[in-house]
Amino acid sequence: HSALKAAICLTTALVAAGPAMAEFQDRTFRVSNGINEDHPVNTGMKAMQACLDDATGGKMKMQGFWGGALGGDLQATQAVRSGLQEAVVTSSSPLVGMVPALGVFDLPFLFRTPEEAYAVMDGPFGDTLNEKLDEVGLINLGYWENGFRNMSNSQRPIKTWEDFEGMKVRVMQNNIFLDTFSNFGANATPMSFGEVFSALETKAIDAQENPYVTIDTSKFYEVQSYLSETKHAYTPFLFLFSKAIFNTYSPEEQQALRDCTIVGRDVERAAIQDLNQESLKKMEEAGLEFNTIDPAAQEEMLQKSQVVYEKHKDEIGADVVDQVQATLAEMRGN
Ligand code: TF8
Repeated sequence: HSALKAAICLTTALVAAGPAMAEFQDRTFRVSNGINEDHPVNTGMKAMQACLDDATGGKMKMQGFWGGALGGDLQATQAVRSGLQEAVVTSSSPLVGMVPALGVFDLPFLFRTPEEAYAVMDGPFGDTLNEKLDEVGLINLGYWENGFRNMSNSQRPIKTWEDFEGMKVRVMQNNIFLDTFSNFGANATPMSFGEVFSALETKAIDAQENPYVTIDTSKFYEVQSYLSETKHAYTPFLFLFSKAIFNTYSPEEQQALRDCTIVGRDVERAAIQDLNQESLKKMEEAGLEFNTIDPAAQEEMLQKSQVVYEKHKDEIGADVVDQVQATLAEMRGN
């Protein structure tokens, strides 16, 4: 009679779920990633999928593509924008051509802690940027984490900004990063992420900058000798959905997507925080020489970078820069 009991339970569940489930259709959507499958974004996507299974009775399925298999950040985002592809997890930095206000995240040394970044992104300021993304056909379902960016290179430890002199540094396709590193005396070269490994390997470039977990999972450390903890920027991942496709979904489907992206975000952020030091340790064990930057040298880098703030403020939007700085000042109790 346990089979009968199970059948009764199942029937009750189906009846209970019946009206809601009618709002969900079978949908499979593609999520493009530049990073590899062993990055915590995948951990977050698994949690997001479990949440979607619950919320939609298993009707909504995500299919992750990794290592730029569907194109680099910019290319994949264009495809999402034009409705050819459903979703992309991308850095904000290559998208400043579409939404200049996103450049705020590229300003050197803006955030000091992940908690500051979370509070700004998940609050009203993040919503302001989401509205601007919406205007160009992109629904930002949530700010996931890439993280604080640090330097790797094949030449020497970076301890002060002067150590950048003449170094060939790959930067993202973003003028704020380009100017930040040029201003330090580096030979900054914009390049898409997919080209970085081989450019480092062939010594076409000496250096790149990314969070530890990305340097680890994308294997850049295999062709680098030095790691320097500059924490010169915190850049987020945006979980972008095609507005053209999103608009064809029912309100219930849209809500499930929004809610579950936030569930995934929290799991992903926690996974990165867990993995950060582990990735660093692994890379040191692989033979990379590691150094931190002393606070005075860090402060000097920040001061030296003020010209970058001045130069880019208008193009980001003076109101946007003022808003984030006011929010941070308030949080810091200044
Ligand atoms: C970069 C970004 C990348 C990501 C990802 C690979 O350096 O930091 O980590 O945007 O798509 O290009």
